[in-house]
Amino acid sequence: MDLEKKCIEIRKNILKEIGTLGVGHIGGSLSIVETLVVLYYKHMNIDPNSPQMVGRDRLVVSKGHSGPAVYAVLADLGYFPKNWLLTLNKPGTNLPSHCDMNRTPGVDMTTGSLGQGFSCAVGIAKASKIKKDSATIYTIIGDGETQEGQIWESAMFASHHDLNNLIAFTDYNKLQLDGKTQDICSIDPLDKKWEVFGWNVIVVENGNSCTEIDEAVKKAKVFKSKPTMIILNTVKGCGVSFAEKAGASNHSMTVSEEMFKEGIEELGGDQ
Ligand SMILES: Cc1ncc(C[n+]2csc(CCOP(=O)(O)OP(=O)(O)O)c2C)c(N)n1
Ligand SMILES: [Mg+2]
Repeated sequence: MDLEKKCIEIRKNILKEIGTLGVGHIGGSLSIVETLVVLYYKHMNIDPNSPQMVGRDRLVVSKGHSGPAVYAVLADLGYFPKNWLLTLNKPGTNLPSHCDMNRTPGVDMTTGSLGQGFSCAVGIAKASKIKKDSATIYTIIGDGETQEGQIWESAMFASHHDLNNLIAFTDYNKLQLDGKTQDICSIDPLDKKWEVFGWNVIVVENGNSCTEIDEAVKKAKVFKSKPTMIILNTVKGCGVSFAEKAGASNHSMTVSEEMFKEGIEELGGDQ
């Protein structure tokens, strides 16, 4: 499968979701598109016809405000009808703005309270070890989210318990809700922090490249003694100019009909 082409389709669907609602978390959704596509279409052992399959791989998107990106992929994989995408965050929807495992088929963990999803992923990885199944547990955290104390408690736990079935990603887009991560509370040097917490660390120069992410995941899968943190240098709003240009204002932004059309055009027009 042409993964880069798939990313374009997914970006268009994110624009449709948020454009239909008129507002949403576009920046953080667009920055993890390649990660989701590489995991869901290339690495994860899952079955969209059996979302609760025993022993399946899991993905906990701890930065739960990126729900629109997750939904675009899950709909494409057939977990639910694509027209659900037009109901994002509307009354009665099954697609709330933040991920909810009780409402959306395919979502492995309810997230949105930053830091908590990562802890849950660590717990799922420990449970998988106890059950002796062969699942890989994936999780994505944000760079702003990395400031949460809860991240570091579970980081210690994961390395102490040698959770080599856990592969985490930091969406290191250098921006959080209202500014630059560096200005608000620097998390650097990020690779060294994870190393001293006992993790295997892989830095991906271009975190919006499917090839580079794929290489990193392959390396993480064969590393057999520790959990792995893959640090992805990403761009918040990646692939849609108006979102990229907005900088930190793209965290949750208004998307007018005009902006929606401009974005779709930039991505090569409607399918
Ligand atoms: C515990 C908690 N505090 C604050 C928030 C509000 N909030 C939602 S997203 C966000 C910024 C997160 O930044 P980052 O992790 O860098 O993710 P990105 O915006 O880059 O996707 C904040 C502060 C929250 N959801 N949970
Ligand atoms: Mg960020």
